[in-house]
Amino acid sequence: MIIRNPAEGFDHPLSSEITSPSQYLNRRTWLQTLALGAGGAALSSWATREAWALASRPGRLAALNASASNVAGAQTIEKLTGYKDASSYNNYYEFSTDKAEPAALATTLQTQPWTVAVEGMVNKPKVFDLDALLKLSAMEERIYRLRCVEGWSMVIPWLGYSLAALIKEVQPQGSARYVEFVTLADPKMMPGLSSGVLDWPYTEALRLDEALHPLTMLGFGMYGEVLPNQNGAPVRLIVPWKYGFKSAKSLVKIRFTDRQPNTAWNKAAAQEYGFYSNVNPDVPHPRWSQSTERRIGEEGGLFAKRRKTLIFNGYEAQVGQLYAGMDLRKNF
Ligand SMILES: Nc1nc2c(c(=O)[nH]1)N[C@H]1C(S)=C(S)[C@@H](COP(=O)(O)O)O[C@H]1N2
Ligand SMILES: [Mo]
Repeated sequence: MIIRNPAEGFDHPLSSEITSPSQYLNRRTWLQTLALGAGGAALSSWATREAWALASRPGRLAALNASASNVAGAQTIEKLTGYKDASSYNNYYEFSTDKAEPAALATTLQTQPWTVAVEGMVNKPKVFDLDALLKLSAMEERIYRLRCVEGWSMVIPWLGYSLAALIKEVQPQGSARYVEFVTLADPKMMPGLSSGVLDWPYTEALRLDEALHPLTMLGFGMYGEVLPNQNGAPVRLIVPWKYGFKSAKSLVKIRFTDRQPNTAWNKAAAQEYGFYSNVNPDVPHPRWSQSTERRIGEEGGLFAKRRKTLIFNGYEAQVGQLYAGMDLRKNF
């Protein structure tokens, strides 16, 4: 983000792969079929795979069973961003600061075996392997807008569950006030680590009440399948009301603490990336406005009409009360 300017990215090929309402309904039916079916049996059936292919595209990654979420704010009538755009226009600096390169370079990311250590101020610290995490709570599909601080957005059907489920499991102590997220930094797999653009590993953090909010999601998949590596496999954070950089990819550690943790982007440029990072059209980035955004995949390229960016990325009804009384210009 530091080294790029918001006008970059226009060379990205636009996709016409946008879900139409009828395709969307097919997809809902497919998800319901999965939810009713007995796990693996339903997943592997030819009919189910074909329903998915019709609704979207031929499956490439392992299907992930999920049912539509009831969490307030987790559904939308907005058009989904095409899978192709969501999986080929990425920020994943451990691989490259380029948008297209992570899709190719992240094939080296080894996602199995994988563990996430949950530690710090909790009564039950635990190292979860991926299987344990996948089983911890029912898998839900949630359609969230993701808004990057660079001025573009996408609408993605994520698969996962509320981070709160994991937090309850480890029982935070009364003194815990923040949660830090540490992501993988393995130079053998991640060529971008040789660049000094960030102080690796990439870390992020939330206040405990933000982490407990039902919209805060531990994500394992998107578009009915496990996450592609470039989108943060095998498990990532998704915080829909904050700029995309808060949604840390490929988590390896979650730490509870009583002090506000430093974050990778704040360390790199404190005046540009604050701790809160709530999407806020009224607080411009020091070098560009945050009042509008470009929806990736919309026709028109350079001349596509920009959308107005909404406070808290449109999730004000759900999360506004978390910041009651706070000066959001100071706490940006
Ligand atoms: N580990 C890690 N997580 C990360 C990033 C990163 O470079 N490394 N980029 C962030 C940024 S700036 C954005 S906008 C989102 C992009 O997520 P997506 O590629 O799935 O759309 O991931 C966030 N999580
Ligand atoms: Mo971003």
